[in-house]
Amino acid sequence: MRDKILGELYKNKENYISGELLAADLGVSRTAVWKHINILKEQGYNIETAPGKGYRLLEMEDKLLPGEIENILSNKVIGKQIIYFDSIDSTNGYAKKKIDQLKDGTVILAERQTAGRGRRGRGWVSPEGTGIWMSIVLKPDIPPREGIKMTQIAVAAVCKSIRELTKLDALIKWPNDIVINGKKVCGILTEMAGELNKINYIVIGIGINVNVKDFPEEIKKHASSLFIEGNKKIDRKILLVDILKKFENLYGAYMRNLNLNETLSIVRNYSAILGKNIRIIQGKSVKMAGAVDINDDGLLLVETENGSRELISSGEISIRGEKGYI
Ligand code: BT5
Repeated sequence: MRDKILGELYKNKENYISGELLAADLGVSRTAVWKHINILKEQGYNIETAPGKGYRLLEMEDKLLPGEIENILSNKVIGKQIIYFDSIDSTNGYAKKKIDQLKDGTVILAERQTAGRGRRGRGWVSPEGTGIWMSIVLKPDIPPREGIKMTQIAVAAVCKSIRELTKLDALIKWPNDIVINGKKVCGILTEMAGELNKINYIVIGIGINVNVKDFPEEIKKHASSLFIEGNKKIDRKILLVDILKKFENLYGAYMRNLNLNETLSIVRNYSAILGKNIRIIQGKSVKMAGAVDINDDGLLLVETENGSRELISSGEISIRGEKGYI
């Protein structure tokens, strides 16, 4: 019912619609309408009430309000349930803490993170209202070794959405980064838990610098945002909904027969590293190699300096350019 009321307010955006008319159209009492309107206001909708005129929905702050997203998202699994925070330490942290209560496909969103996390205990800068900081919870019945493919599905969905909506030349730096003009605009942190042959859960943390205008000194050289690269503010809601739709499609295609083809064609097509000379850091080991292909399992095939070929399943990659490795 609340969605329907919201729908009507949207149709009449900026104009008044009387409580009486809303109640009659939707077949409920005026008190019920009033109660739902109050809840919508609590959720952050900017609804004005004027005696004798009714209700009207006014332009809202740029927030990723779950009600609005659910309204335009028609997914069956991903984002069916959205949990939203103005501020939280880390959406991945929250997902892991509450994992037993969260359904497959739940999305956790925050306007800002106070302790956003990268890989290996690193941090993720997540300023208020300018990025998409979210976690997608998955509970698929697949063997643990398949988990690595989820990062590829996420990175493919995000990269394709950014390319389509902004026309920017976003590329995937395997395994978990998206770069534009060599600078990182998105990072992904996949965390999972399971037993020998069964995954209990996967939490895919996605951080996208959408309208971030400035970065702290220590990451300025390597970080950028869609706003900085395209010189244009992006509607976070539209980008978010598109990503969740693409994610659902790619994930669905994969789950039907455990075949990653659709995702792979995106990650190969828009790879920032295939055909390039790269440096791979894995813990204390550093290797120089040529990036040859991404195999059907989403692993990176490289050719090392002595001509031998190797499959890489994780690591930090930098690309050799004119000015050394970036
Ligand atoms: C990542 O780690 O790239 C994974 C980032 C995942 C963030 C999301 S946001 C929602 C969810 N909840 C979380 O708590 N996390 C996830 P990694 O490859 O380790 O890169 C981290 C490094 O990138 C840092 O050490 C910095 O050098 C740099 N960095 C930090 N914040 C950045 C930003 N906003 N943009 C670009 N680079 C950043």
